[in-house]
Amino acid sequence: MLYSVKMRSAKGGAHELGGKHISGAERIVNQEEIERSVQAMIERAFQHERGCADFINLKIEQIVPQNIVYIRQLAISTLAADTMLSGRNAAVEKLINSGVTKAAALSGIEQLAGLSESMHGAMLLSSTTGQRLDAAAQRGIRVSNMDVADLPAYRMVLRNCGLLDMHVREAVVLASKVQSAAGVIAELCWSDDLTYTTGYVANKSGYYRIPHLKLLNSPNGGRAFFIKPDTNIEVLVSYLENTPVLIRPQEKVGC
Ligand code: WAQ
Ligand code: MG
Ligand code: MG
Ligand code: MG
Repeated sequence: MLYSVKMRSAKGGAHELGGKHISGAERIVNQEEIERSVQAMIERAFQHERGCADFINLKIEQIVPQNIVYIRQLAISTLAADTMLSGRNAAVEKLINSGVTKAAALSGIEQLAGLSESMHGAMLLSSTTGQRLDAAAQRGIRVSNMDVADLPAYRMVLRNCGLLDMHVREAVVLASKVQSAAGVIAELCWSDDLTYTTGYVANKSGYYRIPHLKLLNSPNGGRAFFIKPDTNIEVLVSYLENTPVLIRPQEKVGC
């Protein structure tokens, strides 16, 4: 039996009482792996660079096996960019290659860069106009219920690429689930973690890392999913939030 294990932590009290979000994590694991993953999550909440949590919420839930969807991991590659400006130009170009209009791509960059406070989830943007299509405001759409099907194999894929950072590990899983959704064309992301400046664009054919999508020590970060304007938003959001997805690691990747 597989279990979903989720953690969210905050400082200054619980999120719902106004505490500042520190970190979140989730895994889908076998029963015997639950304790170890919970331990790692708690450590992370106490040692995050955003601060030391004083509130931690843990949820452990059995998953109905028939509900699990298996998908392929996106292949990883890295685009060249040595400044934020060239990084953002590379992102726009990759978004346009993915089928996003130039106006929508530029608008996506502008909307992420304009966030004065981190959102909880992602914005859904029209791939033609760049207009916001979800009604989730500052909360955004939170992708959840995903993990890798084979963690040791996935670790090996990342290690072979010299990618050992937790950010990459989680982002490739999230991006793979997002691109497996009908209606999604591309994703643009950079972290809100102060020192993590590498972001990415993902589309149906890959995960493209882009060094320098923001400046060092900037708390700005976010995610935008570009979707076809005729997409059924309710169906899409339900898939992203609720459908348990396990990602099969891809051995043959660039990086
Ligand atoms: N679902 C939707 N949006 C999310 C989620 C989620 N589960 N988690 C985070 N976000 C949004 C939210 O607005 C955050 O403020 C923003 O994304 C950034 O989240 O290959 O670590 O967890 O080296 O800070 C990219 C790795 C790492 C690039 C991105 O994002 C690479 C990262 P963070
Ligand atoms: Mg985080
Ligand atoms: Mg994260
Ligand atoms: Mg973060």
